[in-house]
Amino acid sequence: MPKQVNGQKEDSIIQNDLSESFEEEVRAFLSDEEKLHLFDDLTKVNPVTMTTVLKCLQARYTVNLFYTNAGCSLVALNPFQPISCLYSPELMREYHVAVRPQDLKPHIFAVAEQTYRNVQSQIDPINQSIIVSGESGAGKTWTSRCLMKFYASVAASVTSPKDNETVERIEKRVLDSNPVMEAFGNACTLRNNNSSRFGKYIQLQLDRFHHLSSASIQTFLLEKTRVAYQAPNERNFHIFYQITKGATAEERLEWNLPEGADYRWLPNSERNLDEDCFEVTRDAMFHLGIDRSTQNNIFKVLSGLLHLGNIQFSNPLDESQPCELEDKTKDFVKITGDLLKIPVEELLESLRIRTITAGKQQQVFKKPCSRAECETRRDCLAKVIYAKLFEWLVSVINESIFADTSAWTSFIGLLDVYGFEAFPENNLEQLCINYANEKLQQHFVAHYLKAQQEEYAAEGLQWSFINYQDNQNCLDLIEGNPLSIFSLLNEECRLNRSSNPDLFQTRIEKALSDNQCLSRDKFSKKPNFIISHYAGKVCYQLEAMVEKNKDPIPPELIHVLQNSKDLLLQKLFSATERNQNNVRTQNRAAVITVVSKFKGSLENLMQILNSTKPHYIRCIKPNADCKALTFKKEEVLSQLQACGIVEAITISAAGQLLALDLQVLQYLLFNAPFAGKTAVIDDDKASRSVIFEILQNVVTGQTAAEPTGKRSDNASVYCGKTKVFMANSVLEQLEAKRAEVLNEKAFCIQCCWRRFK
Ligand code: AD9
Ligand code: MG
Repeated sequence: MPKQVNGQKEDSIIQNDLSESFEEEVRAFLSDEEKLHLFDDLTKVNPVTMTTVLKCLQARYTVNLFYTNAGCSLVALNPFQPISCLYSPELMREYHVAVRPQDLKPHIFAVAEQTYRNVQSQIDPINQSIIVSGESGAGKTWTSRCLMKFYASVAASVTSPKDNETVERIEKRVLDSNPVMEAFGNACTLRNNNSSRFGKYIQLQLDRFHHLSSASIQTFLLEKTRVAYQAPNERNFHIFYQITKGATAEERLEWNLPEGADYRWLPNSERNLDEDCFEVTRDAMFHLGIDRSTQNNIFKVLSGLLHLGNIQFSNPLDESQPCELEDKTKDFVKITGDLLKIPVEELLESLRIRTITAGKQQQVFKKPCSRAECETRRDCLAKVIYAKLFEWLVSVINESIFADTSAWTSFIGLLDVYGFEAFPENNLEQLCINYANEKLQQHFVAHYLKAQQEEYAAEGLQWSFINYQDNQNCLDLIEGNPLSIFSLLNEECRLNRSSNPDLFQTRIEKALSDNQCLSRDKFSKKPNFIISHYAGKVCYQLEAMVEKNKDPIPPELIHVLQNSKDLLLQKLFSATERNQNNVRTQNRAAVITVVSKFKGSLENLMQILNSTKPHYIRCIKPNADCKALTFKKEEVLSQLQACGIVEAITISAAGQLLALDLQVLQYLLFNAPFAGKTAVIDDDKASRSVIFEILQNVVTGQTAAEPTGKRSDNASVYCGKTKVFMANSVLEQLEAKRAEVLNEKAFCIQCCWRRFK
């Protein structure tokens, strides 16, 4: 019988992962409770099931062990409280100088150091990437920040900036990018007080001496709607609170921000979260080359947006007239106009009047907007300014940290993207986020599960295949060609159909009904579709989805922004930007929609990731309330299921294997006699056994499997039909032996080795 915990059946939360024959083994494993926390590598857990994995993680969490290896991934449990010494410079050093960092306790620094050594490998130098994943609040950004600090410390540049003493060192500037990007791109949400509202990929670029010499940042899909709309109990981007709380008396006057004033777009400002960070943000901006006067300009524009949000419209008595403004609102229009340096009349006209060009003579008509349209325009103005400002900030940061490509030879990339999202109501934003997660999951599956199993099978290695979840079907449904949700969404935008969610639902169902990942919530009155993602089902509402995909910007708004006298706005909306993003004026065949832009940038990212060796850090949020040191089994379980952790552990259980071509190995061994033996090239069988013997001799203390390809549990070397597979540890010893044997001979074998991908 399963044990009872607090009167609840312990296995009741565990899905059917226990076959009858396993139950006994599982119980036996779990009975030794004292030992569970000692499993610092989940591949050593036997048997590997959701129950055993979960129990080990829980036991470790209870004794403050937050990191656990899981084959090719590292599982990171969020303690939700600072743990002293866990990220100290001394600890960084300990991992950095260790002979084998992987023999120390599992830690993000072990992953960081391993990637750092991999880029330096003489045998197999390859760019690295660390993919940090997990749901909102799981600790992705925290982890990425710690990794950046690690590299800034161990790979610190050796030279100081030459001609300009005020320029900070590159590692300082790279670290300074964090407070700036978080101030402008993070916000307090229901799930996380410091939630990143954009995805980020940062490349830390190293010179040939492996020092940090440059870096570049790519961002994805900033949630710009937040500027003008915050869900109940959520907040706007941090920077708005920082300026309203942190401005000096003089600045308050200049930015028109009297203390205690109310702004509709600044909800929950009584929560004291990070307002005192304003100085940190400003200093970091300064180090990144944004001088005080440009900063002043930025904050002035942001203050303008807060006032813009207070402008309210009411219906006119006469419908042929523009919407009315309340008396108080008139002040806000004036202040907004002053701060954005746009004449009040022009600002009002752009918000309330639509210009229509029609007829053969291209006659221009002016039509007053409805109240709802005026509000949409007001929000759109704020969104477009904020999104451009964010984009510009990223480009300024990149200018400050990026050196030309001749200055670096390799890189380590860190990816921190929003995790899988499933809210009661989901729309285009969640579709894009979940699509990104599907892509990353496919990358994981392709790298570690699918390709590995297929190659083992082709090479004749005996291997008990496990079922992995291939999500190609789901990706086909979202992004496939010629028909998919994305293609249908784009088609609606291209044809500029008047949005009718019901009709669109019918179109989707007609075109994609064959795909088993698609269904619908039949009980909902609102038009919707459900996608069965690898991490669970999500229901998406179709209301406004097409409009969101078009993301139209009324040309009148761009026009006033281009005519603003404000220097920053002039920079952000230069004449070349004219009409960009405007669906109405775009060539019909080439509408740039939100999903097409997002798909493009994601494909670009996937290409980069595919050219690197990936490492995965799976952040887990142990409880939804963000309570310190509290482990909720149900919540952890669903996250483990969502990232396919059991499959990953099972397949990695025998160690991550590297594959070398038999022929290459023959050549290497023949040309560089190891342990007094050389391989015989002509006779395939003979050479295979000789290779094997040599490897056995070279790798002291490691057992090797028969060259028949049969895997034995303890072996670290396997001989397939055309390749030899070996554990990382064997390769490391081979590297050491090689250096010893060749004794610095000019014998370049690096290019002959190929890391198994
Ligand atoms: V989101 O998708 O951006 O909403 P993240 O990035 O996954 O999310 P974040 O890194 O912001 O989560 O972590 C959430 C909070 O958990 C942090 O603000 C910290 O208060 C806390 N945290 C995360 N990791 C650690 C840790 N290793 N030690 C202590 C931590 N606290
Ligand atoms: Mg984050």
